[in-house]
Amino acid sequence: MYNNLIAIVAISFAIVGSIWGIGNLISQNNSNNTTTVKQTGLTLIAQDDRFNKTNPDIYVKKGMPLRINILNKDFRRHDFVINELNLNTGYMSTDQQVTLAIASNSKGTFEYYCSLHPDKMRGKVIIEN
Ligand SMILES: [Cu+2]
Repeated sequence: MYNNLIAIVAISFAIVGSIWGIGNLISQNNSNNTTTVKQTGLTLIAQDDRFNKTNPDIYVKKGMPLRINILNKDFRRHDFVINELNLNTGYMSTDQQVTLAIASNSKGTFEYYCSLHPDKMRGKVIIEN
């Protein structure tokens, strides 16, 4: 009787152990899957005829879409265009925002710009490995 109890306890430990092991495997897989979702977003504010004051270079990993939120804080219209990636927000009025994703499967350097003020509002998008 006592031996049986010990056997049952041992089996229970074995079952719990394997469930724990399987659970770890599954959660590892989950964390791997979420890495594609983890890519952080970026906000570009159009204000005083610049994007984020300095028209910063935007770095994007190849094959990993980068979500970009563009917000117009000026009292005139702006847009955000990248010809090579077929991105165009259309004209945005004051306080309007548009979310899009910069995504490419190949490396390259492209220009983003505002088609209404291309001389002032212009920067680079670098798609890298
Ligand atoms: Cu503009």
